[in-house]
Amino acid sequence: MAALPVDAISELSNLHPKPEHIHFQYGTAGFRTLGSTLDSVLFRVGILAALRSKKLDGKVIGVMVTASHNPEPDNGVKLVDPRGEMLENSWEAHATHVAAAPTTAALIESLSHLVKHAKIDLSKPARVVYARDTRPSGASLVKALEDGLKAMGAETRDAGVTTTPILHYLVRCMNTKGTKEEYGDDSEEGYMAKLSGAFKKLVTGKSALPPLIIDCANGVGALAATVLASHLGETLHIITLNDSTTTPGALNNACGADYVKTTQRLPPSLASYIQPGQRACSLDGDADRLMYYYADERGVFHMLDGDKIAALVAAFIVELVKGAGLEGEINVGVVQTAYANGASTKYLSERLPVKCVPTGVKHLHHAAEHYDVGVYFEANGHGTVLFSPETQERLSSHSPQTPAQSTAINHLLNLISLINQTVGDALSDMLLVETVLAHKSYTAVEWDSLYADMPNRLVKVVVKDRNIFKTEDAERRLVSPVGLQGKIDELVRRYEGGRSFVRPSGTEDVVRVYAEAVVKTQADELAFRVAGLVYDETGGDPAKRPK
Ligand code: G16
Repeated sequence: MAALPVDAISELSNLHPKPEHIHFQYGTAGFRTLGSTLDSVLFRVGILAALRSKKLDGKVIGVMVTASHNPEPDNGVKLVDPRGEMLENSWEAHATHVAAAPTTAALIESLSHLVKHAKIDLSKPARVVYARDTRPSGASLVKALEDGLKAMGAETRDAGVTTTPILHYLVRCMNTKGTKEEYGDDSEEGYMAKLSGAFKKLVTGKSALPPLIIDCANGVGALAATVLASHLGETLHIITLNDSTTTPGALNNACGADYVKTTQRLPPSLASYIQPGQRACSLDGDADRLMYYYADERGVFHMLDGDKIAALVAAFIVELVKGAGLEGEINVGVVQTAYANGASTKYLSERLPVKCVPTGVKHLHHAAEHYDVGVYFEANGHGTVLFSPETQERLSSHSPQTPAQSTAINHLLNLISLINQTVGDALSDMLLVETVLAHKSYTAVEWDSLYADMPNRLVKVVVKDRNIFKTEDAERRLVSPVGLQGKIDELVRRYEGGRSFVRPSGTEDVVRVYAEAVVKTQADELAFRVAGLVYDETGGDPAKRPK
């Protein structure tokens, strides 16, 4: 019976001591906080990844070092399970526990407990692939991770600097190589060839769309978009902007998908490039979120967020399923979160089953798996479309009755190759949107007119302790602090079309407040009044109260 390599772990752990007084928690997107504090966490995640792999009989586990949309000094790390999906829920608590051990001795104890509790056979091999985004703290954090992997004697592959969705893709490819579920060639080139090949087939015979501007958030998406552009050639003319991946402080600064979504503005750096009617999009710092937008004839900015992407894509897939003669046999459903604009939920629910789940890709992903074709998008631009294994099988074996049915089936099969089935990818989603626009001959304006967004406002509140905020009903209602929801309800009733909810962020030390109303100024006012209630509840400094 193999044992934990206690000596190797102890020796290396002493090089990566846990800072005192910091409580690390595996949240919505793994561990995420100031990069300079994460050294011990990365070391321990290396050990955890190896243990997770051993637990799963040597399957490849992924580790991504990124803080995505967060500011440049932040960093983070998350584990990816063998099919390229987020880490299984029960292991999130294990990860938090292992990261919390104050000393090397406590770490060994915590790991021994995990091995026993999770019944891990330590004689199994450990295989781990890892990557990082372009953050300056990434290189040294990867070294700490490598020490953890080394302590466990894991077999490793360094995928270098790449996007989060590419890392997820690699994990799935490496685990399915040589099986009948083979997902693709396990390289960035292989991924881009797969996406661009499918895109070219999907848009064959369609008129070329005008050039598309991509704001790369000065992050790793810039590198991936450049590779993708070379694969696409003439098929789609891409103009990449904000691609300064080595300029200090540039990452996600006044650009990127989160900036666009939260400020509802065009990144200032794009202003001189955008012509009226021209569509553009923004990626986030690790290229797994996508926001589209355009400026109208009067130069007014219009945002096409994750909800608009869901509406566009879901309608297109429903049409193809009908066209393939499979209506009633393949059901298409949509998954959203409480942040989905009320108008989008109304539009989609009138056409399809729609489910609301808590924030976090893992929740959406799991819910989407319950449909034959599950379309999931968070309003912030995270999302993808999942085709169940049975649906993929059915499409491959279906005998079309007419040439039109055959075309629709081929389109659906190509969509399966185009869309990342492991996690949302901004670049794959971008090609998906471009496919639909080409098929429908839509401009950004026509796409936007599917429905009109309810005016809304998102506000961050810095509080003493966000952990006192607890929610229910897919985060639409607060259960703690007791009594606060009642006060929010009372406020909401005073606004026409009012809706508001409060939830603690899983990636930043803040509480988020969302509000909607039929008039923009009212949505703003409601958001700030609810933010004020939240602030008062936690006894903050009156001078810093949101207004
Ligand atoms: C992460 C999660 C998303 C979530 C976002 C914001 O995104 O993967 O599912 O919507 O954080 O979460 P919160 O409101 O809890 O801070 P990313 O792009 O930062 O990895």
